[in-house]
Amino acid sequence: MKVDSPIGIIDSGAGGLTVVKEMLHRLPQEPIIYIGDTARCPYGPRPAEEVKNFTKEMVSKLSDMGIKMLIIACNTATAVALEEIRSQFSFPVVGVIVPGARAAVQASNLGNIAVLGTAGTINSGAYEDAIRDISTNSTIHPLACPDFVPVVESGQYHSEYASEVVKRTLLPLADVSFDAAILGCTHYPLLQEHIAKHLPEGVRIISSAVETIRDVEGILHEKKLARQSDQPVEPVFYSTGGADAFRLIVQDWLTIEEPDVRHIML
Ligand code: I24
Ligand code: DGL
Repeated sequence: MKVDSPIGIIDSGAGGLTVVKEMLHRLPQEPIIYIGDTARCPYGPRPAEEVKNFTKEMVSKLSDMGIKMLIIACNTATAVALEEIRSQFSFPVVGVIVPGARAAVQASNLGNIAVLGTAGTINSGAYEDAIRDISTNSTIHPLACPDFVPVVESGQYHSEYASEVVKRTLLPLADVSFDAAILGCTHYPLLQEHIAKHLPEGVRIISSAVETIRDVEGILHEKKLARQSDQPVEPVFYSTGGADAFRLIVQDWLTIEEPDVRHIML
């Protein structure tokens, strides 16, 4: 039965586990197959064409495995590849950008919205396009934060050093007026406390990961793809890099003791 088929989730590496965490929280009964392209991570600094090709390779694998729906958890991949992938496959495809954009428009009273993301995401203009589609009178303040992903991946995201990097990176927003900020990258929820501290008080911070899962829930019901059982199922993870390093991150972040983590070649 199609309703019992897995939902595919792809990312450039381990950052998409922020999206998986929201899935396990809200939709624990849905089977998940995750592919993280850890061997070629990060995508943020890469040319759009390359990110598009890498993304298509992951989706082809998941399509062969027989998924009922695809979530592109990576903001950079969503920014450059969503439309093409949607046109090439018949299952529903959800990206992280439109859900985040919609929540930001709803949260903002001024209509002035800051967008934080990788160079690839910010250069693509995808958040601007999405916000303008929803609301014609928003003003958008995009800011590339190329140092945020390395800080998280160095494991120092709780540190004073991380706080300093966040503070310095957000300086260009100091004399800009806005009342909502989108965390437009898988890794940024891990820096959320530092980001909140260095943005003006009262700015609403939107996590694209959280908003995306709300959308997924809606689409599963609308398309009659929701699994009927309420038994939780363990996700399966594939990594294009070493499975052992990936397993450690899954254990730590998702607190799954013995996760099913396998190596995959694209
Ligand atoms: N966090 C991420 N990617 C990594 C990392 C990390 N190494 C330490 N931490 N490495 O993404 C990327 C490349 N690796 C991936 C594994 O296979 C080999 C190649 C962010 C994940 C956010 C959920 C820091 C770290 C951790 C445990 C949990 C969370 C976290 F070690 F940020
Ligand atoms: N997953 C990427 C994103 O959300 C961040 C890490 C990377 O640059 O690959 O944009």
